[in-house]
Formats: sequence, structure tokens, C-alpha cells
Amino acid sequence: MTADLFDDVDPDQRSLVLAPGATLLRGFASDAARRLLDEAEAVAAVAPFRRMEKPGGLAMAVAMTNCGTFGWVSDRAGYRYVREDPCTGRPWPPMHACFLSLATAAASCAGYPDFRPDACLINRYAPGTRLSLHQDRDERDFAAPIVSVSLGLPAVFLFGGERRRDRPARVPLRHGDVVVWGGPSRLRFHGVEPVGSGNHPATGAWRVNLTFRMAQ
Ligand code: MD3
Ligand code: FE
Repeated sequence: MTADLFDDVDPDQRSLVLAPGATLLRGFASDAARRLLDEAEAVAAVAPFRRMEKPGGLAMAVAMTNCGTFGWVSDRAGYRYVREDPCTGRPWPPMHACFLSLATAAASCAGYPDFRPDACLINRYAPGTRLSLHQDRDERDFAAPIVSVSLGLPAVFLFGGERRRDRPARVPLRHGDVVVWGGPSRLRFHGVEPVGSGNHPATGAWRVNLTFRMAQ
């Protein structure tokens, strides 16, 4: 049980190594959360949240949009990073300074002082929505970490192994938690259990997750 991971640590400890290369910075984004959510809303006003098609044709449950030079997209043709939003034909909205500084500060804390994300995928989960186990391997350089920021409703993150069949650990993630996924953890399978219903003061009935990536 992953809850055990949390039982042994000093309650004041704000940073926890989940696995080699995976660092949880609990509450690291709490102070910035309001600004991050307002900015995510501004991004979505230009590049709307949409449920992308998987290569097999089914729609993903999670609604997504992007900001930054590159955005991650999925359609019948597969997964890739593109400079233009296929919904609008326009470039993705730029990555706001508050996004960039939060992500680079978190990466620095976890030992990645050179992290310069060029893509931020914004995921939005309604209650009941899950993300099935997958690897993130569309980025050019797996030496760069991915920084994730959890906002709004809590969720149980599934942290698997290097093989799909490895049984995942369950990691509860709450509003303001940031995780830096790098090194030997970078290609581990991961997903999100169905988000429970609830009403969060910052987001209402949503979970919002930001993932910062060095795509190119
Ligand atoms: C572990 N998002 O967008 S973030 C994704 O909560 C994604 O929306 C989830 O998985 C979410 O691809 C999880 C945490 C995360 C992101 C990338 C990872 C964990 C990771 C890459 C390697 C290992
Ligand atoms: Fe992922």
C-alpha cells in the first residue's frame, strides 16, 4: 500500500522521494494555484479543452489542451507534438511566466536545474474520469524530467513499473502537489484512478493537472 510511504516521514517534510528519480513536492504549488488555474482558464479560452481521439478511434475520457511552443495531440494517426492547435489552426497560447517559473523551480528542487519546458499539457478530469496506464515517450530526450502539478479535486495516481504488467503503487495527489518524474522513473507506466466526486473550493467539480515537458 502506498499510503505506507507517507507513514514513515516527518509530517513537516515537504519533499518525498517516491522512487529513484521521482520526487513529490507536497503543496509546492499551493500559493501559485489560484494564478495557475486562472491562467489555465485563459489558455482554454483560446485553445479549448477537447477530448482527443485515440488511434483506435475512441475518445479519451480526459479533456486536454496545451500551452507553449509545442502541444501534445492524439488522433487517428497517433500521438505527437505539434506547433499548432488542430482545433483552431493557430499556435498554442504561450506558456505564461507563472507556469514556467513554477515548473523550473520544482525541477531545480528535485535536482534538474536545466529544465526548460517547451510544452505544457493541461488535463481536466470530471468526476469518474480516469487515465489508463501508459508511458510518456513522445518527447525527444528522456534525460529531461516531466513536472506535474495537481490542482482541484484529489486523485489516486497509479505509479507502475517499467513493464505494463508491473503492479502500480497508489499515490494520493492533492491540490498543490507537484511531482518531478525523471531519471530511472521517466519511462515508468502510470495512470490515474477514476476521480471521485466532490467540490473543491478552487475548481468546483474538476481535477486539473499540468504536465511540463521538454518536447523537442
Ligand atoms: C510518471 N497525466 O498527461 S501526471 C499525462 O494526472 C499524465 O493527468 C497524469 O500521465 C495526470 O501524460 C499524471 C504525472 C506523471 C506524468 C508523467 C510521468 C507521471 C509520470 C512520466 C513518467 C512517470
Ligand atoms: Fe503520462
